[in-house]
This record gives sequence, structure tokens and C-alpha cells, in this order.
Amino acid sequence: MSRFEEAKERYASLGVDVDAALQAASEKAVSIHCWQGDDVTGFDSKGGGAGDGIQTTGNYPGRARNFEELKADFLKAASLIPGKKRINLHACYAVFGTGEWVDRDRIEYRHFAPWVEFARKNGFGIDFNPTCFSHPMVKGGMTLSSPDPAVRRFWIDHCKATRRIANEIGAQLGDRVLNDVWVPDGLKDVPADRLGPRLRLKAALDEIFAEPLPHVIDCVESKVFGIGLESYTVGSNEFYMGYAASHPGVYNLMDTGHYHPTEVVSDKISALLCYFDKIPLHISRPVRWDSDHVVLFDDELKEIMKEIVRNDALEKVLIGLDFFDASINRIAAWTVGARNVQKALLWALLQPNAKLKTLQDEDAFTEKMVLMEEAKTLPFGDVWKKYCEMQGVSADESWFKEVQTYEKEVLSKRGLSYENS
Ligand code: RNT
Ligand code: ZN
Repeated sequence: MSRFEEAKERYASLGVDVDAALQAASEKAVSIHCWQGDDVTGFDSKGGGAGDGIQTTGNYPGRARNFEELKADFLKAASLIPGKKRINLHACYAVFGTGEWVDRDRIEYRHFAPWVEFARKNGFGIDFNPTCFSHPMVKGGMTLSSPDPAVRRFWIDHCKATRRIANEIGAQLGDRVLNDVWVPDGLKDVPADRLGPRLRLKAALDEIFAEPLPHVIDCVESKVFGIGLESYTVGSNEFYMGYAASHPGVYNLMDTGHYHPTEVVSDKISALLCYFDKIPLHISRPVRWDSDHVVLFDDELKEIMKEIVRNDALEKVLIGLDFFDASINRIAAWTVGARNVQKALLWALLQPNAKLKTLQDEDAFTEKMVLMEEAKTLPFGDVWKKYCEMQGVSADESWFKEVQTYEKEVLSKRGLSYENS
């Protein structure tokens, strides 16, 4: 009997159907953010990198500097990651023709048509985001909630443009596209007025979401604080939760790095499931703050996946990734993080969830603890290996050799990390 067959028997003894788990894992799409490949730089800035509301740290050589490089790098990573994939794009990744440039309030679908072609060719879905940061129109740390009507107008028009682009992408791919509104708006020091900016943000969102667009899934993303904006965040958890709850069709996206350090998103999923039929996620790894480290196969990631699986929410929870480490090989960063998400998903699908739930409901807490602990050392590795083989990717660390070769042949020939081309 092969190791996989043995593992299957062991899982079956606890009521777990391994084949069904493998099938379910292969059907669930994960939206992989394009911005790990170039440190959230994008193609639309005239000479600058990320700034004004977002930060990356590290200067590992070989960052993608243009559309061709980013596509090639994304494909390399995707070839090492099992499962169904979507590519999560930001508006700052507009592809302009030679000599062409328009500001963010004027972008159109045609600037993203090359991405749609890329996605179609490779069987990826697409998700989208307005880019309300790293731009001179971020004034005093504010965008949609700025006291300056000209600043608000610019960002409202930008967000409206992104919804139309997302809608057309969806129409082209016969799909619905998640469009995530996140703004950095906040204040460094003690506010004199907390309500004004929030009312302005609410009015701006109402205008942005006014147009019905059938191919768009709208969502808003809250945050606790940002660097340089430590005292006040306009788009806080309560603000957006209230907004989403009172605006059908607008969902509340949870980023795992956007809560107080002892809060966990795994506990919030079931709370939101009581009220929403969709829960978009940004899976990241905060280290002491919203640091966006590469996602590891850790307890919280496993707990998040368990919540999705055991609440039968695979259709409702939209899994997206959001991390960007510029201090290590970026293709490896993408691959490690996305493989871990796939791994945790399969791991959760293989837990004796039904049995554990029964034990909880019967107040059999001792037995529940015993089984939960035993489940941690079930022969998961043998099933993961099988899954990777079925998906045509390596099951062990040997994928990294391919990344090393790519680094030697491609990445090392690029210019310095802060140069654009
Ligand atoms: C920032 C938010 C946001 C961004 C991306 C690039 O704190 O998490 O989602 O990371 O839009
Ligand atoms: Zn995020």
C-alpha cells in the first residue's frame, strides 16, 4: 500500500473523505496580488515608487520594472503554485501605449485590456483595486475624505473609473470582479474633528457606488492605523462594517493585518457569515503591526481556513493575498505565501470537522481536545504530496531550484530595484 493509500485509510477512520478534499481544494480560486512582484510600484508613476499611504521595506535586486517583466515573474510563480488562480491588479498597473499617459481619474478599460488577454491565455480570473495612494493628489494624508473638494473629486472619479474597468474586465471574462476600495486616510496626531472626515468618506462612497454594475463585487477595506497616520484612521473597522451592513451589495473586506494585534480574523468570519453572503479576505502576516510579511503555514492561517471549510463558506469567502516583502527573492515570496494558503486550505478540508462539531455540541470537551490534538499529526504531508502531483507542481522544496535558475538567468540581469523602465 502506498503512503497516500495509508493516509487515506487513516483519514477515513475519522470520517474524512480524502478524495473529496482534494477535489474541493482544486476548485477554490485564490486571488494572487500582482504587487508582490514590484514592491507596489506600478507602471503609472513618473519616477516615484510606493509612498503616501503605503510602504515596502527591503531592496532585494531584480524587481519587475514593467508589464513584460511583471507578467513573466507572475507566470513563473504561478507555475510553482497548485490550484486555481486569479490575478489581483491595482489601477496603478495600467498599461499605456508608447508616449501615452493619463492620470488616475481618466483611466479606461483599454489600459487593462492587455492584462485581460494575459489572464485569458493563462486561465486566470482577475480582481481589481483603485490605487488611492502613492500619488501627488494624496493631500495631508487624505483622499476620499479630504476637506479639499478638488482632492475628493479626483479620487471619487478615480474610484468610479475603476468600477467601470472592473465591470468591463468581468464582462470580457464572463465573471464577476472584486473591486476593493482601500484608502490610507488618517491623521498623524490627535484629531480636532473625527466626524467630518468620516461623513465626507461616506458621501464619497455613496457617489462611487451609485452606478449599478453587474460584473462588479464591491467591497471596502478598513484599517487600524498607518505609518505617519498613527492617531486616527478615517476608514476604521466600525465605519466600514456599518457602511457595508447598510449598503446591500457592498461587502466588508478583512485584511488579517488590519486589526489590533490580539484580534484574529479567524474569529470574525463566522460573525460576518450571519449577515453577509460574501466575505472578501486579504491574507497577510502582520508582525507586531501591518507589516505584510510573507504568509506562513501558521496557526492563524490554518484557523482561518478551518472557519471557511467547516462553516461551508468556500463559495462565500473570497480568498485574496496581500503581502509584499522586498527583502527576499520576490518570486519565492509569492510562491511560499500562495503555496501556504493552498496547503492550509487542503489541511482544513482534511480535519475531522463533522466529528469535532458533534463533540462540542455534546459537551464532550475532553474528547474534542483529544481528537483536535491528534488531528495535528495526521499524515497530511502524504496528501499534500498527492495534491501537488495532481496539480503538476513539486511537492517539496525542489521548486526553489527553479527560482534560483530564474534569478540567475533573468532577475540578476535587471537594473537596480528603484529604477523603472
Ligand atoms: C493597505 C491595504 C491594501 C494594500 C493593497 C496594495 O494597508 O492592505 O489592501 O495593501 O491595496
Ligand atoms: Zn489589504
